[in-house]
Amino acid sequence: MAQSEWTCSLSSVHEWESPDYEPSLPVSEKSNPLTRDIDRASASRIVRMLQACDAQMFQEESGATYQRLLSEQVVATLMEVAQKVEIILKDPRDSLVVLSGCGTSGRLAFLITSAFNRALQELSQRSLYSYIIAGGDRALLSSQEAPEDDPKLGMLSLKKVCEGKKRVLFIGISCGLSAPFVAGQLELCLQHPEVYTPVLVGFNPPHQARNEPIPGCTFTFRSVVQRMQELAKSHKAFLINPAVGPEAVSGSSRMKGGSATKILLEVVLSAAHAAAFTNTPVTYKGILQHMRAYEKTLDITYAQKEGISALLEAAGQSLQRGRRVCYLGWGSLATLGLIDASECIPTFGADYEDVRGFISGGYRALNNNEGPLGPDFCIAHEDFLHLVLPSLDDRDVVLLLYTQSDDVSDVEKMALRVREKTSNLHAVCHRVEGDTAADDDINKLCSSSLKINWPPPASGSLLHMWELSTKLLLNSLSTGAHVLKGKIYQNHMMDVQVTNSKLYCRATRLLQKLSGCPEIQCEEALLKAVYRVDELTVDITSSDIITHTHTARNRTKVVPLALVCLLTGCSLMEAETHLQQQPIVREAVEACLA
Ligand code: F1P
Repeated sequence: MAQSEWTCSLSSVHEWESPDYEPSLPVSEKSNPLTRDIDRASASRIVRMLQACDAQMFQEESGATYQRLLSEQVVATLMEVAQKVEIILKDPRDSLVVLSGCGTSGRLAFLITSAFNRALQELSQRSLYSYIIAGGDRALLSSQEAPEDDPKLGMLSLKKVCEGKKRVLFIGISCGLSAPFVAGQLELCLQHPEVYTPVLVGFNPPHQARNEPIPGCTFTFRSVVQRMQELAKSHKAFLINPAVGPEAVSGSSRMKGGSATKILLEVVLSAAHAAAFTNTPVTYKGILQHMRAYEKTLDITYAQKEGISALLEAAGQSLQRGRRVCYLGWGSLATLGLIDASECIPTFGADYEDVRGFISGGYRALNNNEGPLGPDFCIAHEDFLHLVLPSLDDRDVVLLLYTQSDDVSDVEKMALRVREKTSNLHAVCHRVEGDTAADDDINKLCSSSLKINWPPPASGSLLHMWELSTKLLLNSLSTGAHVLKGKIYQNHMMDVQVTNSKLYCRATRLLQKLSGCPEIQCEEALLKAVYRVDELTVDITSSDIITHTHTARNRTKVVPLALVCLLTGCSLMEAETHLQQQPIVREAVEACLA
């Protein structure tokens, strides 16, 4: 790399930390200087950018602006929370550890509680962990963003899960310190300190927590955080909120936000299990070492840059041709496939069929609270064989996700079936260094296979590392493929769904940034696009955000339409025609800006 390019990339790595950088935005909503022109990058450059963004998670604290993942205070809090869990593990009577969140945060709550309940089961212990996701189990596989705005629903669901419990450690996850659903749950904990100890996980400093009024409530997310800060002084509440830097696609907290959630909570729960069951006390050094093992996971994963770029290119081509990408997975890697695929719909305005995930064993293997979720959510490999495979051809990408511990003969069987329809078959397989898995036949069937060889980790479970690695890889693949499809403008998702208050505010801000028009005019344009009217009625202007976001559920291209209207002064109908002629949102926007 040329000296000037290196200097420039070094400064842009830290640029977001300056107090002058997008000062009105919390870290989780800022745009990342590293990805400013991701929309024009090649597949391999996209992967390099995503690697640099992910690496920001582990950067050391510089100056006093932001706490980071490895900051002393963060590690110390992780130790304290781990010790709380340890106490419960040693005497689990009438106790529960609850992990709760919205969207990706709730999906990770599910993934993590499943893994640690399994660990307890292997020790012949009762389940101790419960998950809550706003909108219920359907939200594991689809976006149910309206319930995220409902603090009462959050409280009710927490009360229900904790019925009869005398001691609850509640871990609320909201990457942006913003979801009213989680704020409501934390408020409930603060009202009943005799039962609940609240822990908050998120990735903004407390003063950046959301402070918009929540309809029908006297508290805001920020006021709840402030009360927790007070209680934290006497160790009755805990805040785990390092900054991990802005997301590669602005606000897409499924990426680093989700990864950091997984890392932090696995570190806490693993330390607690080791303390309770193998007499290994929770130590500062142990926690730090475990975090470093995750950092190494990033290195091992991105060492496969070329393979990942090739996959991204193949997936991008499929999507550009209006074809599909299917993840066929085994075990918890399949769950990560289901999650990544489901997130493409709200994140990129993708169709349900564009990217889909399937899990060997279907709902039995997923083992979610509510069991099978009906015909709209078919997730088993058999469903893939019946519903999807018959229509596949060489333009469709199928990706196998497995580890050496999975049933390799079953993987081969699926590979053979897929090859009858498409040669565009790829595989990602994790295995321990030196292992000679009998999967050569699978390799021969695949047009590319990414074999990731892992040294035994210095700390932590290999499966957790494989999961994180798979998450990074799939997030890169689906994000990159949609970038190549032209869904991103600079590093903003233009066609964001406006289905909850956070997304409504983000959409208005984006319109301001791109049109240069005042906020009031942008909000008006947004509402016109939501209600599909050229003039706003009093009925519309007097309605609240909940009504707006509810109406927006059935709308597409809301933000692009509003932007075209703002930039050209045309009517909605003209804007619709314009976007029909130029379906690549990035190019449509550029044409207007020019
Ligand atoms: C929760 C969340 C995100 C999702 C979208 C809407 O955010 O559902 O997971 O990608 O941005 O919000 P948070 O509460 O974890 O910040």
